[in-house]
Amino acid sequence: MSQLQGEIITADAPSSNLGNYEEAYANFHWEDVEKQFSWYVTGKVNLAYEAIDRHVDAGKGDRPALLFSDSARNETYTFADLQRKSNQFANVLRGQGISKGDRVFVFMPRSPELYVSILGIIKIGAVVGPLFEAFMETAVKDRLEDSGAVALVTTPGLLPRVKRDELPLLKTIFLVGEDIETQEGIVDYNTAMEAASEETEIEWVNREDGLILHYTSGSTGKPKGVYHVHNAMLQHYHTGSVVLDLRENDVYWCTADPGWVTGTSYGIFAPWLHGVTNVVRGGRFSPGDWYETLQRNKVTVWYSAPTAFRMLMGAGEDIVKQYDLSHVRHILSVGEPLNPEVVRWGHKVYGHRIHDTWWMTETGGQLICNYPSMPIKPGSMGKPVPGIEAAIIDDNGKILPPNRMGNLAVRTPWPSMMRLIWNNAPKYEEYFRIPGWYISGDTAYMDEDGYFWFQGRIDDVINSSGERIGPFEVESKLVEHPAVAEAGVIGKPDPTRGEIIKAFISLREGYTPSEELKAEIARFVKEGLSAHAAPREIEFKDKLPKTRSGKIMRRVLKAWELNLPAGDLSTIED
Ligand code: 6R9
Repeated sequence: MSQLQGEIITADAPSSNLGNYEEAYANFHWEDVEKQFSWYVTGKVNLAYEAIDRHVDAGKGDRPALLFSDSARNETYTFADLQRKSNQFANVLRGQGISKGDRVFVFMPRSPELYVSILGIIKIGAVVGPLFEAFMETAVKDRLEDSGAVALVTTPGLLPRVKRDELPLLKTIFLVGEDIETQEGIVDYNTAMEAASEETEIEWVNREDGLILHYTSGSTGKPKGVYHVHNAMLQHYHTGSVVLDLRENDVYWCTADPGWVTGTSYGIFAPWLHGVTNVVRGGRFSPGDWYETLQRNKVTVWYSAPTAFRMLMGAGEDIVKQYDLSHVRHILSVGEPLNPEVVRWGHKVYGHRIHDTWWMTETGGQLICNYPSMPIKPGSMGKPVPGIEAAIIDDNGKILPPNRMGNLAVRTPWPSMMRLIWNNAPKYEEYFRIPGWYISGDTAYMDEDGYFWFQGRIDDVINSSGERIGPFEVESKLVEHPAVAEAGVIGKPDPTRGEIIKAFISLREGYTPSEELKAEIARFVKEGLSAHAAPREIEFKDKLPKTRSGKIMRRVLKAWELNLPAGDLSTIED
């Protein structure tokens, strides 16, 4: 721990929206954020209005809102275009008898129609349920069934994965594609859109009315429907300003799919609430393609994930030099621990620090972050967002002193805090079992300077011979070895030590598995971190199991190891 704490990379941009962190934190009031919105006075709330229509009303309708590209399409939509199209889809939904509070799911690859659909659903006060396009039959059915979804927007290619005969509540399917054969319950999206008026009555809702239902996996059981309300826009707007540092003419790219909370909170809501141009790139990851996307769109603010940054690091420095990335001003990361090695590499190669941000589906928005005006300690998640109180507490709710590992907890409430787990009140209450606190399920410690350091999920922390070991520290060290592309570390039960550390490793191009290499890698950790942190067992794998958002699924590694069922795999990559 102390070894990592010493390193500091000083601030990129002293003149950011946030300014001095300590001052901003001390003087913060949520009411100042609320006053940015007209509903503070009028009481008329709808997030889609604030994200799109408000900018048109302010004379900014011609500004590009969405720059979409994939291998087949390259299209620009202004705020006025999105206003018209989302109005049309709102009317299409109403034409099918869908109304406020209904759950309407979207299940398709990234496309302009996906974004228009989400906005249209919100405009009528219905609740959006985003699904990853990679979900197979059971995953789709579980979510539609649990939520009682009445409608779904999807494509002909994905339709076979929707078990309509087992979903009696699912009345309407909108199909986005060419030559759609309509039948009972199937609506041709494009034809319906053409026939619909470009004007609509926005459904003004209460700030505590439903906005979005994101299903996410826990360590046990079926996926949980995490329910957020329109009030969350306060957090999206606030963090869009102080964390993403969005400014008037920014071109912003969040690489996440809306099937994941990052792809909605920060791939839709935060940028559009700020009226900035939002880049969406469909298709699969490739380093050349991503750098080309940054270059072509002149991206200024870029939000991605450690897994992507590690792959870009794996692709090397030479390819970076082939592109003009000079417009990039601010880089951020979320989803899993951001290895110090990656922060150092990014700083050297991109000339910018990568700013780690910590939050969860359940928290709806960023909570602990690194800011452009604050020194970064590589490996730390940063400090609480102004307006947020975070602490490390023990199982009885006692706040622990600096450098003690415990539960990462957040003082309740905050604007984007989940308001329900759909159909599962006991699950919801587990998070709030200690009065006044939200218990994240992550373990961390806070250092003397108030920086938070991620240690693991509660259930991932390894205890070997009485030493508590965070798998992240070991994994971070492992990926610093030149042969290691990615690493996942678990505690393997051991009769004498309680647990030993076992590492699953995928190798970089040009390295072949061997016993010598295993010994060398183990020695590297032993020498670079500590003896008790060195893996006693190493297994090479071509690929590690990962969620669609790039998290290495340690629970799957553990199940492999122990010959146990791997549990719910609906969020696995492929
Ligand atoms: C936004 C998102 C939440 C879990 C969270 C934690 C891990 C997220 C992290 C991080 C270390 C970070 N996580 N950000 N771990 N450093 N900066 O990722 O939501 O998919 O619900 O995952 O991801 O374990 O509890 P979600």
